Amino acid sequence: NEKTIKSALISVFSKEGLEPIIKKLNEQGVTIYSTGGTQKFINDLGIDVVPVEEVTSYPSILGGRVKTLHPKVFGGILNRQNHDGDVAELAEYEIPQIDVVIVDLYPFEKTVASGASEQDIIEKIDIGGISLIRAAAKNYADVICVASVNDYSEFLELISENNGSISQENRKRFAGKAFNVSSHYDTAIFNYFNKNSEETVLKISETNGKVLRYGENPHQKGFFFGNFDDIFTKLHGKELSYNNLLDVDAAVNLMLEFKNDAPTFAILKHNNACGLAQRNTICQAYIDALAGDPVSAFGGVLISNTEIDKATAEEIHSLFCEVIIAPSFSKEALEILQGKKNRIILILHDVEMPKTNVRSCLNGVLVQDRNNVTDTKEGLKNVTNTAPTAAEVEDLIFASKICKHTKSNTIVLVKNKSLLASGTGQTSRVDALEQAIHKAKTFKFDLNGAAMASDAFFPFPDCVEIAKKAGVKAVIQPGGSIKDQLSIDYCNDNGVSMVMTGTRHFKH
Ligand code: 93A
Repeated sequence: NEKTIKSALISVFSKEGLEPIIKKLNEQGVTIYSTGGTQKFINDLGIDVVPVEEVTSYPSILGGRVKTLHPKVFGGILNRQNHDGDVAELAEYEIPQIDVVIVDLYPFEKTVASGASEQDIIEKIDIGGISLIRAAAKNYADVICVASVNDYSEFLELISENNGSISQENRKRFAGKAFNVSSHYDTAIFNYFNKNSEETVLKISETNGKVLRYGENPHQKGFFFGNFDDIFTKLHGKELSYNNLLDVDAAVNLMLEFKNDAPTFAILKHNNACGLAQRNTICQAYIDALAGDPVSAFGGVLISNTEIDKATAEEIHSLFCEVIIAPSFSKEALEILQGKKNRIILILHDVEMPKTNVRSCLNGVLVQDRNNVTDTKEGLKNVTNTAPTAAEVEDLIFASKICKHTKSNTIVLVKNKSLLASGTGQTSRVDALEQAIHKAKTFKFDLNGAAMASDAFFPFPDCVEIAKKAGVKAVIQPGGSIKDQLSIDYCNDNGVSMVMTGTRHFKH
């Protein structure tokens, strides 16, 4: 099944690395066919080359959009040499046999990455080149396809070793590589056309996902399918794990709520905030976020909405944490934080997160719109006799934003723009509240005058009763229970103010 190469069609965008192949083919007496730019490159080497136009008797038309797309070219590639009919047709239509196809496609991905105009990007969708690759790879029984610069050196070795003769096994192996190139190329085009579609995530195959060390636990395999570098610049540290990525996702989504606010710092563990504070300086915000729960903060993910300066870095440095995310780091801060080898340091780019969320469910996936509603002062409806004070309204909105990014059922307690404590992922709302109160007391917070947020309505008045006894003065919740009035009545009788948002923020 060895085949000696007698002819080659070469059409490459990048001419890099091609010279030794051309020289070797020429040395072996191979007839070379080629397209415009490639033909010029070969001519400049002083080597004979037949322009494809001479084969097709057609010029390159439509500004190069149609240059190799012709039966004489594709007939030469796709014919079966052991098929009498094909051989006869080749002779009848004067189609030259082609034994090798070498293509380097238009650089579609690079053009997209360069921020080029849509028109330029569309022009870089290779049609002829990809067809040459598919045709040559399909007909590996007779043809060898070289579809990537990465395979040049191996191809050169093959033709050098056996005097231009190549085995079927190698031709088939190269066909496999070629289809990898063509599928990757089409996936890139697909992704470009479906930038904001959930299918982008679904259509990516295992081959271009990032292999993680393991999944949630060491006995589980794990992959990440996405473009991490579109969102972050990684400055330092070890590889991100599956769990790191989940925490980073939670951290970014949470901090986007405070993007344009005063300096805000959050510490997350297991996808929930365990500390979060807003202050005049980012250093103070960090100190107060840490005070929220210094025990949970160990091994956490840290995120800031403001540049990390030297003072903040000095504070952070003594904490063991997995990841630090910020829009920027001062030079001195970075030097300090890089002092720990494994610590992952990420710059968060100014990007929008995808409009849809995808997760696995049963034997398929669940897809939903991203939760884009953030509660605002203007949207609050006072339902009690006394309204919350201006400062309380600030805390209520602050608590509601944290609530939205905490696992349900949740209750969030806030005072003076600090997360005092939260109950996370509980099976009852009362449990969530009691967990929050217990945690706040553990870290010696005075709950007098605290604001409370609930991700969903109170089915009974028990939560407001427990909260009031703990010191809570103002409550924010979506409302909507048939028993809302019982909670409102209790608040009115006990000097607690309550506002309703009308928007539930479940997060499971
Ligand atoms: O615009 S195309 O899709 N139309 C074609 O018929 C065609 N044939 C080869 N682009 C086509 N090619 C591509 O041209 C090749 O994939 C390669 O990237 C490039 C080589 O052009 P040149 O030899 O003129 O530099």
